[in-house]
Amino acid sequence: MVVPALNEAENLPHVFATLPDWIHEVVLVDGASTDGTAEVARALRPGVVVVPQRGKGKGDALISGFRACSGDIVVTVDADGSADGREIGSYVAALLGGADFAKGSRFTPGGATDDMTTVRRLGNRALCAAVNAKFGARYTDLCYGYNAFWRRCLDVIDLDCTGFEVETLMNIRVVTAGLRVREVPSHEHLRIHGASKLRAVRDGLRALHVILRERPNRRARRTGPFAARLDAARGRLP
Ligand SMILES: Nc1nc2c(ncn2[C@@H]2O[C@H](COP(=O)(O)OP(=O)(O)OP(=O)(O)O)[C@@H](O)[C@H]2O)c(=O)[nH]1
Ligand SMILES: [Mg+2]
Repeated sequence: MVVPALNEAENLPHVFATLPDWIHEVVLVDGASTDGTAEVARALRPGVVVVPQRGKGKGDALISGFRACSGDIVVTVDADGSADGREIGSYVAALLGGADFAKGSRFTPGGATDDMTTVRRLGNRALCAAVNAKFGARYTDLCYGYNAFWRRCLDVIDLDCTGFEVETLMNIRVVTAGLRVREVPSHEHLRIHGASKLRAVRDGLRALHVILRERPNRRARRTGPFAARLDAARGRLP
């Protein structure tokens, strides 16, 4: 699993405490934290792989983390204590049941959030509706950091972004690539300690920019070289 973390030392004990025993690798991408995040991570979990982040932003952190992962399944988990690691089982079950991408949703039956202002909720809903309309998706949530996928998906997602728009971009690319996406109900808890790094308007506009820029292009991707890459990637499935 990949954990992007910027000054989350106080939250890491809570995050790591909920992780199932069978997780084989935790990659923590440290965004030049000044609160001892990396040291706390190593003390809590001696086997943790700490990747120092060179660039800036959550998207940049995830890209570095994905490169460092060695497992077939990758799960992204925020380090603010909002994600319950026990849910990883249902994400993995969705992947083993045939999904390429298990997408967390707070707004599908069984999901919930304790950590969303009205502005963010409305913004997320509007952006989600825009993605559904433009790309033919049927998502109930968009800007949520708890997701899981087979690593081979990275070949077709081909991430190129730096900030909080990263989940929007992933969710668009998986649907335009024709991957099998399944939503998994998830409960987002309150951030336990520290301040949010997200700024609703700035980051909402960045997500909107991605939605406007990306092309639906479904047929071309399904029949062109993109589809060939997808088939090749699927062929590498265990
Ligand atoms: N490595 C790294 N991690 C980051 C960066 N920006 C945010 N993160 C992490 O990404 C995760 C999500 O960030 P949050 O600030 O919790 O964003 P959010 O969940 O939308 O907002 P709140 O939960 O309300 O704080 C957290 O684990 C952050 O520490 C960054 O630039 N580098
Ligand atoms: Mg959070």
